[in-house]
Amino acid sequence: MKTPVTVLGLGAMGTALARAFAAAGHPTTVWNRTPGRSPELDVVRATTAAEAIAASPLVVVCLLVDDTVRSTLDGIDLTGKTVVNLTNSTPDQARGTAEQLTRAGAQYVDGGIMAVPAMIGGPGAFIFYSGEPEGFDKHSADLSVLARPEYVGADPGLASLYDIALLSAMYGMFGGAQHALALITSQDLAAEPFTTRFLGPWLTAMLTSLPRIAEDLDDGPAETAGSNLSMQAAAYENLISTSEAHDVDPMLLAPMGELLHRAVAAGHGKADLSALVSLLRTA
Ligand code: FVH
Repeated sequence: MKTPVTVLGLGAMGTALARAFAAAGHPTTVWNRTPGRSPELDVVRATTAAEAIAASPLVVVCLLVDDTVRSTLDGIDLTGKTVVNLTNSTPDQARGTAEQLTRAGAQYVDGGIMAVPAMIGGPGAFIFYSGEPEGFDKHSADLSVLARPEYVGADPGLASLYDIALLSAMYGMFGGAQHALALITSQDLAAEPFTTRFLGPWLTAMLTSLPRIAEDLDDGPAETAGSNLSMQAAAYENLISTSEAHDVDPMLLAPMGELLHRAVAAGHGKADLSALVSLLRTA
């Protein structure tokens, strides 16, 4: 028989997780604060979180925020349970929750889901895990029905750090794309053909330079024969002035311009974008 699984939380993501476990043949028990959510699921419904937890050795938690996880699980005996918490949290929150739930008897594994609900159970989705190695090893095959598991270390805060790093990159990318679309639509040009023909392919082409930037970062900043920061800082002024001339708020672009100028002032004018990373770190 497949491992019985409990899912706490039937929001958009919890529902997708419970559906994937049930579809893969895992006896699946669910609990949600508000009863009656996701009636289409073919699962067992518990009336309390404690009753749901008692049903399975593997407990997957996917609630809105960290506080909610701690209060929901507070006072429940977790002896013999592996608790996998896929609720978005900071690294410090994950470590605090790990401490609380380990005291209650659980083997604690934290997770960061790199997918939207529709991607769960399909190709392309992956989930970072960190925390108790034994708990993860015991259930990695069970968890693989959700998405490709990526275990990143015993520190329970690491999955969250990786998750937040990737989300930070995603918001930077979408922020840039939204600014580009504001410029285009400010001139009554259509967003869709611009995006399909130019914006997507341009971002994809630029992504190919990421490994080189990372290598420079690991090896120490080097002078570049290509796009040096002095050139980029000068050209960046045109990004800001064009935004202003087209009544587009440069609020998302301006901080990058300031950073480029700081880098040049600090003597990194001949370096490439990898030199900006150290300026962002405050310690
Ligand atoms: N949906 C997404 O695209 C992202 C993908 C990456 C991971 N995130 C994180 O997953 C967590 C859950 O997100 P969600 O999309 O399922 O969120 P909602 O649909 O809003 O459901 C929230 C669930 O949390 C329950 N809940 C809220 N407050 C409490 C509480 N005080 N006590 C107990 N449960 C609570 C809520 O229950 P109810 O409102 O139906 O009673 C839902 O089950 C989240 O960390 C994302 O950042 C999703």
